[in-house]
Amino acid sequence: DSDKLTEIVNYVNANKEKPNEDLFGKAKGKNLFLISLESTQDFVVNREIDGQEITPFLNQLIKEKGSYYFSNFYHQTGQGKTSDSEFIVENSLYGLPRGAVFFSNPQNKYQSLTNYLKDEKGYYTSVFHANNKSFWNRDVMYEAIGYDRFFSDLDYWITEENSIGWGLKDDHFFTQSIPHLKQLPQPFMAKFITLTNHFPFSLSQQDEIIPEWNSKDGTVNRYFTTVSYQDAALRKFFEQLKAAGLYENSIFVIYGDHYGISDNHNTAMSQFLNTTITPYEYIELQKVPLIFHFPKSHETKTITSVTGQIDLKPTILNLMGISEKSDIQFGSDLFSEEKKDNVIMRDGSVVTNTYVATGNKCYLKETGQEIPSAECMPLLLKAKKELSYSDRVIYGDLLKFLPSYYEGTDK
Ligand code: GP9
Ligand code: MN
Repeated sequence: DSDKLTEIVNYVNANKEKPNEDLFGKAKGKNLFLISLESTQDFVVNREIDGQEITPFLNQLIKEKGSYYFSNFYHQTGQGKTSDSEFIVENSLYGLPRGAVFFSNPQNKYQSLTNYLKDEKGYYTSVFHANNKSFWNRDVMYEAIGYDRFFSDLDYWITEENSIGWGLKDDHFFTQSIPHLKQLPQPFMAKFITLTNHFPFSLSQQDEIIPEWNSKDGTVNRYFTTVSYQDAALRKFFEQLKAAGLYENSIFVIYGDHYGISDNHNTAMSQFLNTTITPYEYIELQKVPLIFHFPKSHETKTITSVTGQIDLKPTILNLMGISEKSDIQFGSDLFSEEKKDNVIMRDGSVVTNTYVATGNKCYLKETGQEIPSAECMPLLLKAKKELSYSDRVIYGDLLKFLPSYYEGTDK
């Protein structure tokens, strides 16, 4: 096991980027809200449909003081969809090449963000999601991630009137979460996973803020209605948090979990974006929103450099004033001054500030111009290696050997 570890630890250490020192502990002792927006892609942000903003709340939040918006932030999920995004964000490891790690490896040892917050800072850790506990094997995997409390469908009043599609409507989900939140010991970590903006994007007409779009593709047409419904639910949640006195002493990390519109819908998407969906455009559509919001802070910033979900754990650890122990993380602090632009997707595609590499094609990131594939080869090879290291960590449950490895007893 130590042989397996040496190669991986060396790789991770050689690629390490120093976290931002000025931001170390900036959010120390504050409540942490992680808000995972179901199927929310970045192309809806700051975009209008027939003269109406699709996400007016997110657009406004991005402009507020204390907000950092990452406009080239990519999801890195595979077949495990929401559960993969949870896994990546918690562990700074990749999901698996097939299936969901939530199902295949829930008994492993994980040095999750949640476990760090609990063990090092005494946080109370919770997750809110109004679905059946066992969906995605969450009830089992959440033990390993370390949540103190999972508020699931059993903790919500769910009726026919307040449900649609997959379950409780986001507006009711957030509203009913407030009393639960008020009872949590502070400081807490609270992760929210929304549901209404899930395929097939059903919404009753009375809940529509913007009307369905008018292409021949019903899925794409409805997507805008559920995205904007979710946006309005989030706006109300912020108001309720302010009224409950839970806003000022908290920080917020809001992100999209994965794409909502698959490549089956390229025709309607190319109509909407007014461009052909080439492999390059398809990768660009894998951007999801990411907003860090620090109440009472004064700076407002949009960060255009390429980043991914794998970077969230190290970023939050640094903000919370937690230094990384012996750990294997494939991401790095988003605010690091040394931050490299290199996002690896689960299918092996790579995006940097200069290139988009996917399949055997290579493009210039800025223009989408195709260039000889050889230029992207080093990126693709590095990605393949990194993904296989991450897979080995998971398949071999290698994190459990780390402590003794570092103590030298297993070297
Ligand atoms: C289900 C929700 C949706 O609880 O998280 O899962 P998804 O299909 O998006 O992975
Ligand atoms: Mn999802």
